[in-house]
Amino acid sequence: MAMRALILGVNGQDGSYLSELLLSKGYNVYGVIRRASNVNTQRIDHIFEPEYKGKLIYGDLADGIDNILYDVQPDEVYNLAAMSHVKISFEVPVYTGDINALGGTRILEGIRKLRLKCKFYQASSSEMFGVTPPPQNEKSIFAPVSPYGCAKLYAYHMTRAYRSGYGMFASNGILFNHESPRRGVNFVTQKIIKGAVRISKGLQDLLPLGNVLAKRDWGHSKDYMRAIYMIMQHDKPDDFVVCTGQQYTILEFVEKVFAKLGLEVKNHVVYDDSYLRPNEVPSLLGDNTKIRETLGWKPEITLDEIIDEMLKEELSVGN
Ligand code: NAP
Ligand code: F7E
Repeated sequence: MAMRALILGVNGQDGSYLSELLLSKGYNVYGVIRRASNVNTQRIDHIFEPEYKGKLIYGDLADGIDNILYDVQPDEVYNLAAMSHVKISFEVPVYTGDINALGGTRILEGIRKLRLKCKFYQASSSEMFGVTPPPQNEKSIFAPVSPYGCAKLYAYHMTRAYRSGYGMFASNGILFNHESPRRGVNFVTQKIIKGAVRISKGLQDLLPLGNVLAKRDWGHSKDYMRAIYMIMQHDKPDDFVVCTGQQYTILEFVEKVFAKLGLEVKNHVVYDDSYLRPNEVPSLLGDNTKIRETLGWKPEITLDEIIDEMLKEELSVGN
């Protein structure tokens, strides 16, 4: 019988790529979406066509999803749902805690109470390392400095607590920044891509940015969804850092994008302190030794290839 996967956050960047991956492997994929006042399923409309074997169900992590767990009886549950923007988490810290920290606990507790035999994946984040200097790996100290990072750390520890306390197959992927043409518009890579394309078309002159000296380890969402699938197929539950081991500043990312479009950075990029955060995570650079050696995973898509793919998409649809 086909495996049944339940994805929370199915219509986010990662949920869309994970759906495609699992469907290609013959899974029945069920996804939880929130009611919105307008249609916001553009990332998955091509995947979940009416006649397809996938299925979308309304739900919200604020509410708990016991009824959905009971109805779907999944083999694997992927919790990708979150208020995922770090700067916005400073503006809605309590809500961020409710969804990103307690949301995961609601799922774990639902699985336990219903005595489901399913596996559970928690989307943990490199933001949990906060101000710990690089390189960061599974043994590094967690020192989060944002409501987002603190809430994710709670969910990370609860995943481990349910694993040790109840013998559940519950694993964490500690994913570093990952991007794609489906990245949300207010994350820095997509903002730079869209801004640069608009500048190249004469639709905009300036690109305002905050701290361009922050350093990030950027990979492709598709590569990282392959990693989390491998984490779930491992013979035991465990926690893995997923990263490329390559680091660039935001400014270096801007320079790469502008060079590809023949634009001069100094003519267009301006500093705007409204994009600063109360606390910054200055330097993320992961060490992926454990997942490479244990599961044989490695990233396949380079940062230049990510930029090329994002630019190609934006140039074809952007305005
Ligand atoms: P994303 O594009 O922002 O997607 C997040 C998804 O969560 C969206 O589908 C969103 O629904 C859903 N969601 C938000 N609040 C919810 C709630 N209360 N109940 C149910 N669903 C809710 O994020 P992403 O980039 O795909 O990331 C996926 C996960 O990995 C997130 O948990 C994120 O925190 C984590 N993560 C991401 C990165 C990264 O670099 N991308 C790195 C490490 C960890 P709507 O579409 O309705 O808003
Ligand atoms: O910022 C700096 C900003 O918002 C990256 C999420 O997926 O990855 C992501 O969180 C850096 C920061 O991602 C602007 O200060 C400068 O240093 O793209 P971002 P993030 O905060 O690293 C982690 C791993 C997650 O888990 C999160 O879910 O860029 N920056 N100027 C800017 N950032 C934004 N957004 N906008 C600017 O104008």
